[in-house]
Amino acid sequence: MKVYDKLIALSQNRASYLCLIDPDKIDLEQAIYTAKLCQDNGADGILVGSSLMLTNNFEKNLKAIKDNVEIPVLIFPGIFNFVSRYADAILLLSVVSSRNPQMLIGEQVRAAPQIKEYGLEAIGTAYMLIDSGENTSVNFMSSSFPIPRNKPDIAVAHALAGQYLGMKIVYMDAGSGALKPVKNEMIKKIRMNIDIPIILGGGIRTPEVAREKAQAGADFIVTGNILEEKSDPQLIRAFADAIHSVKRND
Ligand code: 1GP
Repeated sequence: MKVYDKLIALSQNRASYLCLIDPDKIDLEQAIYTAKLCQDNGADGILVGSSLMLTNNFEKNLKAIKDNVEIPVLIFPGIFNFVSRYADAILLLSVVSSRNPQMLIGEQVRAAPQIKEYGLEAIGTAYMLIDSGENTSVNFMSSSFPIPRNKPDIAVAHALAGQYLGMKIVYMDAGSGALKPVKNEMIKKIRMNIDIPIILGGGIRTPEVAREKAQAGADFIVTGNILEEKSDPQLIRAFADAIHSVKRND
């Protein structure tokens, strides 16, 4: 079964939880430990990525993670050589909120032949940066303006464009470590207007906020930073339980 189909099947019953591991900030042992911790405490999948790599640990850590967990491991690309055979799939992002051609299509063209060579499943993703009250790494690194946080209509138009272009998932990101996560009102409005799943991340620091965002309509909630600060099994379990408590089709 394709990873995308697995994710769709999961999200039809309840909201799902994805843990983001930044391979730049950890060694091999920590990568394996964190990935197992996420799996054992209810995560539905693992994203591996960073906006920038200062070390050469990406592929090494990715392989170690994939070898040690059974839940899907997906590459969450940044601006570095991010394609690898050691993943179950790649979220092939086009930064639809950007007007920088390199982020819209340039990086994807660079990556495509290698994705084909590896037979890697590519999940076309409409990636939208949403303003979080301060500049984030991803805004700076992608030379992009985020969508204003109080303009849900602009966000809806971008998400719809992604869907009509054939992209399979919308990723709404306030950016790693964002001061303020994406507003519920914006999530609700996008949910009402598109049919494809929504991944939501950036600045989610408590299980309560994660639940709120899932209730607003996000199908997948991502946490990254908070797990780097506290790799606490109880906290991961609390995130998973809060997110999983949001059922679909009720
Ligand atoms: C960042 O959406 C992810 O791209 C996760 O954000 O690190 O703030 O949880 P955090």
